[in-house]
Amino acid sequence: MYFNQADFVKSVDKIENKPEKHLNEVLFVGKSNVGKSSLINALTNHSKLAFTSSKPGHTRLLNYYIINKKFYFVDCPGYGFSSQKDLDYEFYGELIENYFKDNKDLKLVIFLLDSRHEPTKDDITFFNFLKETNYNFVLVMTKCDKLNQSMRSKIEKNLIAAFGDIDDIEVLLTSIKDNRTLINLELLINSFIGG
Ligand SMILES: Nc1nc2c(ncn2[C@@H]2O[C@H](COP(=O)(O)OP(=O)(O)O)[C@@H](O)[C@H]2O)c(=O)[nH]1
Ligand SMILES: [Mg+2]
Repeated sequence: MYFNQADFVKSVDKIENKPEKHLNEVLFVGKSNVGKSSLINALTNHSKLAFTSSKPGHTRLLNYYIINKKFYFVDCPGYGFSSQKDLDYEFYGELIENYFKDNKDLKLVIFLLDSRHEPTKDDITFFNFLKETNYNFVLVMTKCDKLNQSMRSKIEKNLIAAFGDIDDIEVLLTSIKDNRTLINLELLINSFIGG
C-alpha cells in the first residue's frame, strides 16, 4: 500500500540541475503551509521525508523524491509568502516558470488548496496559469479533518466562485489523518503515471 519506497534525490535551485535520470514527475504545488510536504510524507509513509514546518515559506527549492524506483514526486516552493513577498515571488517565478516550460516528464500537477478557506488571489492566478498549460492537473483540498459540516458544504461553492466552471476538473478531499483519502489520491496518481 502507498508509495512506501521513497527516497530523497536532490534539491534543485535551477531547472538545469534537475536529476539527470528522466522519469515521470508528479508535482505538488500550492501556497505555503497548505500541506504539500505533509501530504508527500503521508503518501510515502515517511514521517520526515519531505520537510514540514509550521513556518510558512520554508521550501525554496524543488525537491525531488524517487518513488518505487519508478517516478518522481516533486515538492514545490509555496507561493504567497507574505513577510518577504517580493523576494519569494521573484524566486518562485523564475524556477517554476522554467519548470513548466515544455516539461515532457510532468504527468500530473497536484494543486493543493486549504479546504477551510476560499482560494486566494494567488491561488486564482496560479489556477489560470495551470489551465493555460496543457498539463494534467487535479485539485486536492487539504486538512479536511479540520472541517465542520458547514465548512464542508461550502467547498464546492467557494471553488466555483473563485475558478468558475470546474465540472471537468477532478477535486479530491484529503487529510493526512484519514487513510481512505490517501488511498483515493494514490489511485488517482497511479492512473496518471500508469502505476
Ligand atoms: N490537521 C491537519 N494538519 C495538516 C494537514 N496537512 C498539513 N497539516 C499541517 O499544516 C502545516 C503545514 O504543512 P506543510 O506540509 O509544511 O505545508 P507546505 O508548506 O505546503 O509544505 C503543518 O503544521 C502540518 O502539520 C492535514 O491534513 N490535517
Ligand atoms: Mg513544504
